[in-house]
Amino acid sequence: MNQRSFEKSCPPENLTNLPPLGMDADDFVDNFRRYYTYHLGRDKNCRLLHYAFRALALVQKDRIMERWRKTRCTYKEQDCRRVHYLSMEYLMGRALSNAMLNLGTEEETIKALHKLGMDLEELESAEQDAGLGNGGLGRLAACFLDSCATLQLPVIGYGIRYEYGMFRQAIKKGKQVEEPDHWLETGNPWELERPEYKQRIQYGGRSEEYTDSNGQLRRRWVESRDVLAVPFDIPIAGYGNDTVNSLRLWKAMATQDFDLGEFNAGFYPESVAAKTAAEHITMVLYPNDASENGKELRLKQQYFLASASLKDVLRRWVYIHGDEFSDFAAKNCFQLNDTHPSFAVPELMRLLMDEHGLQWDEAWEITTKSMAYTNHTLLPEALEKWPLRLFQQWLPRLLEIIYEINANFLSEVASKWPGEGDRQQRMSVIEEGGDPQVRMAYLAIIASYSINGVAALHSKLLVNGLFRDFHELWPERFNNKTNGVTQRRWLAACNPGLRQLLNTTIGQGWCTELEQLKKLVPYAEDPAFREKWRLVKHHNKERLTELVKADCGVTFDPNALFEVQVKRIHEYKRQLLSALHVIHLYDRIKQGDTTDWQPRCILFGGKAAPGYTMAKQIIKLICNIAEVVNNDPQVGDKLKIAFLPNYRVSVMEVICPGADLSVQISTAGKEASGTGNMKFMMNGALTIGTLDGANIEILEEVGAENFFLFGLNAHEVSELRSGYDPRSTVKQNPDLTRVMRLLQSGHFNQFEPGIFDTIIDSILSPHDPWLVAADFHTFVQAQKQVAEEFQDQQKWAKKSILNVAYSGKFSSDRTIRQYNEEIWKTTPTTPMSPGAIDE
Ligand code: 26Q
Repeated sequence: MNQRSFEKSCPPENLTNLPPLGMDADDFVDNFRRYYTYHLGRDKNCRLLHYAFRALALVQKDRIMERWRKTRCTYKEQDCRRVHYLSMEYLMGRALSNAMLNLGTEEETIKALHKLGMDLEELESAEQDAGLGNGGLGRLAACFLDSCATLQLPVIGYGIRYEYGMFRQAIKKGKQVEEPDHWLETGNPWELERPEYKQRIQYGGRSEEYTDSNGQLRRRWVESRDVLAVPFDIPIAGYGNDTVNSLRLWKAMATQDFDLGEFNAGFYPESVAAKTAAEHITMVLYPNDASENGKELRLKQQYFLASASLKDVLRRWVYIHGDEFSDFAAKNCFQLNDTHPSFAVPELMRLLMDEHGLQWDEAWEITTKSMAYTNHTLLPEALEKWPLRLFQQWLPRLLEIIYEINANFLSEVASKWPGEGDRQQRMSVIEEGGDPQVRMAYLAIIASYSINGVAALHSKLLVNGLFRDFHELWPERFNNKTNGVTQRRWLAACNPGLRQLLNTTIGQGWCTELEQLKKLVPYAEDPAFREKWRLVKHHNKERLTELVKADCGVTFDPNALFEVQVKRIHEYKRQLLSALHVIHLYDRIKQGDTTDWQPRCILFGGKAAPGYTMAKQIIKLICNIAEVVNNDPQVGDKLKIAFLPNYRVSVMEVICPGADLSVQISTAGKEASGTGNMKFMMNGALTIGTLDGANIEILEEVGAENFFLFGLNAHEVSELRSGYDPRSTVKQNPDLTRVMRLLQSGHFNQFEPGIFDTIIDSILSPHDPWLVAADFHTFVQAQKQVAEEFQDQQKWAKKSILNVAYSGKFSSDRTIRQYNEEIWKTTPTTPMSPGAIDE
């Protein structure tokens, strides 16, 4: 892009003299037609929904633009303390309905579309999900942005603009097949490219010492191969206010060096290839939700995010404050969404020292006062490590800095615990061995003034387990921030029926203060209200039934109990335990044990990491069981099973309002929090769950009589590990014996001999870390109770109402208030009348 500026210092004033945009239906109609006709160049013969969606999105975006600018100018003029949320993932889903809800344009838009003869739901369905994340961690980031804007906090999200998001999952012959998600193919109407704020990111080369003009010895990174980072901004509108925050996503582009260098030297193809390599950095999201160790491209992505974002923040800082950094940590905070952006630690040190001339101690003081780290996993094997040699090769200067951070840190450890060499080795950022590794979590901990887990149990287990030594050293740094989800998307937008019923019953306050849902409690006793509640749920079950029919070809009956387990496929989440229970139900039907039978429709959904063989086999098993069960005339309507392909944000918006029972059955002590559990609760599903993650807090809020608890607790899980004998567990339980026999007999894989052998072996192995067999019995009991209680629809409605009534704690507004009060300490800031200068 041509980067020339206006000849005079400022662009002419009248460039932006515009009357405010109209906000009623006729204005929208007029605007829509202009976009459709002139900007998009379509006419009445165009049959593609997509263009109508784009026109409508642009109409909404126009209404966002002025507030967006005002918000940026206000933050700048007030020079307020800011938070920079650094995350490799943002699972935003669709933006249109959310934008309309938060802007308050929904009603007029529906009128406008009516005049144009179009249906809003249809247009909404034409939007591609922005699937720039794997699961919980990425969706959490998206919920947080919504809450920050609604609370008017000066928080900016930084991430990567992946060309290809989370893969699309097709199910062929019961097997997962991955297909690329080229979500940008038809353009993204919400994004705004900002080439004027591009940054240069260095890779490779070497570090050298030199003497600067003041005679100071300094270090610099030379002979690097550079890549450009170009920002694309996405507006994040707050609910019912004028705040529009930004999500800034970086795209990698080749520098002009490529053109000047090899092109002219006659290496044309080589040069184009090098260009492509540079642009590959932001090409694709890694689809693993546990760290995939040692992948060079992933390392480059992580550094790309950290470096580009920090440089952007420092650019803005220097523009206002020059090279005076004494106030930097008072005005800036970086929240690291897991260790994925933790290259920010050595990178901030490098930028402050090598590019802005600070001394080590000054730079370290700033770094440790501005970094905060959130952990999202309890699985030790998922803690991120990088081979030293990759650092050596691609980030040589960072490695020097990491060595020095570690040396300083270990001397602190040595002075606190003299002579404890093994402790030093345990706590070292460098894990020694044949292929030494950098432990990213330790790096993040050492540099952060706050370290948090994402649910009470998780935070407790972190300080007693994985991070015990560090907690002993710095107890004051550790804290808990129980996750939450935004009720704007996960109730108001996705469940219009319930929204309406809530508004007419308790008013609209819950949309910004979810605790107000407690006002529902007395209505739980009211038979007339229960009946309205039941009708809303029934309608939502009909919607879900249509989805299941369309995407799985399976016919659900909205009068049956709808049980749902949707989440990434992982052994620790124990979809396998559900599968065994399904086999047990099937077996009961086959035995004729069906007195007082409660018909059930069971829905599964979720993606397996492409290289996770066991997870893929679990999908195959569920699909095969579904095939047998759904086609058995003896089963009929008593039991239906479906595996929904390509589970994603936009389908969860149909699933959670239609669920009766939410399945949250991870092995206790393994699920950091879970957030799907909260979405289901908010939409009136009851939970069947273990004492794990945020389930524990859900149970605390809603009370044991409104929750189906079963299974070993975290303590019992770790106790049982050594003496675990699943074969005898199976022997002692006739139901489980029959289930295992059915599985082993090949009943579900008649023409595919042996394909489930590894699954069977894992259940029977005394080393099964997930203790599937151990929790089978209590799970079946709890499920029996579910079936019984569902038969009393009055009682069930009451419990469902109470689940919603007590879900107030699980708003991400509450979570973000706590982050702000205890970690970020920024001030809510209302956008003021237009300022003069941007950014
Ligand atoms: C790391 C390195 C290389 C490649 C991939 C990764 C990687 C990517 C994503 C590692 C982990 C993730 C995602 C983790 C995640 O989603 N964790 C979930 O976070 C939720 C929000 O806090 C919790 O509710 C869930 O319990 C937790 O599993």
